[in-house]
Amino acid sequence: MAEIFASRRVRHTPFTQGVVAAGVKAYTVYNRMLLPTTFASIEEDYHHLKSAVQIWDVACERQVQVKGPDARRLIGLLTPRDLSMISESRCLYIPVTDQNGGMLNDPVLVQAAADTYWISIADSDLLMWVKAIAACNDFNVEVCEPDVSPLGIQGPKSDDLMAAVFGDGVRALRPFGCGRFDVQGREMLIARSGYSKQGGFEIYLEGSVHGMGLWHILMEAGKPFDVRAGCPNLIERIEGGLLSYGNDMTNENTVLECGLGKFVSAERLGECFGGRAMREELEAGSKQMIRAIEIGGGPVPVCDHAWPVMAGGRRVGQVTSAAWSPDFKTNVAIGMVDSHHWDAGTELKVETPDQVRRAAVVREEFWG
Ligand code: THG
Repeated sequence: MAEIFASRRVRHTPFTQGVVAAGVKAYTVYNRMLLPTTFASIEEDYHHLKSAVQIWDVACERQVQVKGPDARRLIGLLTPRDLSMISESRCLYIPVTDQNGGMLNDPVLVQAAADTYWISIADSDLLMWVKAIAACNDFNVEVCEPDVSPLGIQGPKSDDLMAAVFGDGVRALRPFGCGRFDVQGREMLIARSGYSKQGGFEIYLEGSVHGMGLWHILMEAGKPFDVRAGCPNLIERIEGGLLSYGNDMTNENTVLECGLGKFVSAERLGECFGGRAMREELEAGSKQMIRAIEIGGGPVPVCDHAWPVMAGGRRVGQVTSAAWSPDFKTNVAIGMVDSHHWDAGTELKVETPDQVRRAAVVREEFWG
């Protein structure tokens, strides 16, 4: 493939200079911003992520900032998740639903200050939805995209690297815990979170001009831990069952179909967009749901469109993410499967571009 030509629309990030110096091989575009996808190779990056520590330019996880006296009220409309746990020391993964219960985004919600929230978005234009809700309700809030860029530190040695830079205090953070920590006299919001199952942190860099300074500090401190530039890894995130908005789900899918029912609080359905639709689906049962699927044969080609899932000659679903897993020695995949075929062990066929392959619903949980 040819190169991506950056511009004001396809935005570079505060860390792009470091990513380029580290030898990035491929990017995707996410929230109209560059997101690296490959450094050495997807498989080499995978092994390194699972054994050492990587620094990820995930600035494309843009923030929708909601600030003001009505901020909490507005955010309550966006999601069916119980928000009582959100605080300045705890962030939350929240499905964001429209009036039909359809997924609009699946961000991480961060409380940056008493009256300020950051919605750390996946790849869809959530800013406009939030601005419209603010405008239509005459809420006393300001909605904008601030100059805040997450940097991921992921991998089993991420605690050691983070402690070397920010002090041992970071080790005490619980999953989704957050706090403010100092580096060279500058305070940064840090959370124990991120788009891998290998453990790690996210630093919310405030002020793009400080990006490369932070990058160099981490790269230098990480030398004893074999630090490398990395990025969300296709294989590892499928093993871990981390969903990719736009790939594994779209606005056509409900939050329940996405297997995110544990983030739907029955008590909140009267207060959020799509509550009635969700209640109806809970009563009637979902028609289809996300499943972990194992696909037979050798390594599958790149999954860049939905692959039909068949049973008894009928289409009963689709695979939307798939990759060969070196650790599990099978093709791991994420797909949406009809209710009659979603039980663990159900035999399926998947029409991959090169051949029709045997496949099976693996289990309710994913691999990693
Ligand atoms: N971090 C931040 N922003 C993000 C992402 C992130 N924005 C875009 C994208 N990732 C949003 N999607 C996800 C998907 C999954 C998770 C986080 C963001 C996630 N899920 C955990 C899991 O499935 O095991 C835990 C969910 C929970 O139990 O609360 O972490 O990565 N800042």
